[in-house]
Amino acid sequence: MSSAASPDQVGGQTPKAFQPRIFSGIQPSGGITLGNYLGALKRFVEKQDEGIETVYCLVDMHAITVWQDPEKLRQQTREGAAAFLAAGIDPKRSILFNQSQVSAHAELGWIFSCIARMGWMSRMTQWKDKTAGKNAEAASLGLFAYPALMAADILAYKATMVPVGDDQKQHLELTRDIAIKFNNDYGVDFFPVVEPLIEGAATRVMSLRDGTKKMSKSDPSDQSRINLTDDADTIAAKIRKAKTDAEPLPDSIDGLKDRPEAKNLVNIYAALAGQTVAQVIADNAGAQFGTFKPKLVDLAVAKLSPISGEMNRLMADPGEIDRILGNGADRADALARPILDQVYDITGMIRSRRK
Ligand code: AQP
Repeated sequence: MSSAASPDQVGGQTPKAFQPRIFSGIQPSGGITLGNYLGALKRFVEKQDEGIETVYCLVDMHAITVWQDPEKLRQQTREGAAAFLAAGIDPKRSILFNQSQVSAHAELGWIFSCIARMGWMSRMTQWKDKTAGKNAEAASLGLFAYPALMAADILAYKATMVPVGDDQKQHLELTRDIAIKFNNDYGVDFFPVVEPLIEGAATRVMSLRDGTKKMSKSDPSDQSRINLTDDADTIAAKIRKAKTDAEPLPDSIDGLKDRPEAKNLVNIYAALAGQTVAQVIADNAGAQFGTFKPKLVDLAVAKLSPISGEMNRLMADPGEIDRILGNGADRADALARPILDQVYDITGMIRSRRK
């Protein structure tokens, strides 16, 4: 996607400094996967612990871009919140809420639908992937416009940094383009041009059944993913059955080229162990999968079991989860509402009801 302005130019003016603030979210469109955990959630916790202001969201309005059973959506949203909390998000230090409770997202999403261009949206690979082999005419308008709502999620808080997995890179480029176009169209220096934070060994965790496909909540095969709610036996069985090739592990990172399944298991190991891929390769060069997989099982169970145990404990009290989400929504609303009021002023909307 090309931008009319360079990322540093805003409305032809010198860009101002924006307060560092992190925003990110996860769709409650299914259970949280190991991909969501390593690519996003684990890093949300690290950012919180670095002391940056962090705003995190279960994006339930994104989830309904494909049909969701209402009762399951409520359950999955609570389960997603439990995953955030169990992984280490502290609702006192981070703002944690579900998107639909803060109407600024939908309101700014509409304004950005009027800023973004159809051509930008139709070039999004996620749109193409999600409609591939299907009748795109029958997809929801919301699925097409999804990136405008995502830009609103981020910019409603003037967030400056967004930790995400690699698959969201293009949507973040579009968020930057929307911010730049808004600033240019209205001759203001209002929205920051956000920085994607795509870091670590597991920015794209792949399916356990096919190393060329992303691990995804909505994959029809549960064997393709590890869910944060899986117990130790299930994790062990899924890793034991994970697709691999017949070669032992190589002695250099280059040796993982053209071996997507091997590369995926090594990356998962590195991310869970907090090691570099080079370290994992150095420690396991020449190992057969019959040796490496049990090590990965032990590591995955050690890292994930405390999270699933804590999730189970939290899920026993859904009222408490709803209370945390409600408090977070109040705090999120207090940040977003003044920003949205300024957007209405900038765009020429009369706001005479405002006290
Ligand atoms: N496989 C992955 N590896 C690394 N990061 C991933 N993320 C998702 N899958 C992987 C990151 O998790 C965050 C939340 O993603 P999302 O829930 O908003 O939507 P998604 O990217 O479309 O995730 P799924 O699991 O594939 O959901 P469905 O199946 O509903 O489309 C994002 O930061 C994402 O990059």
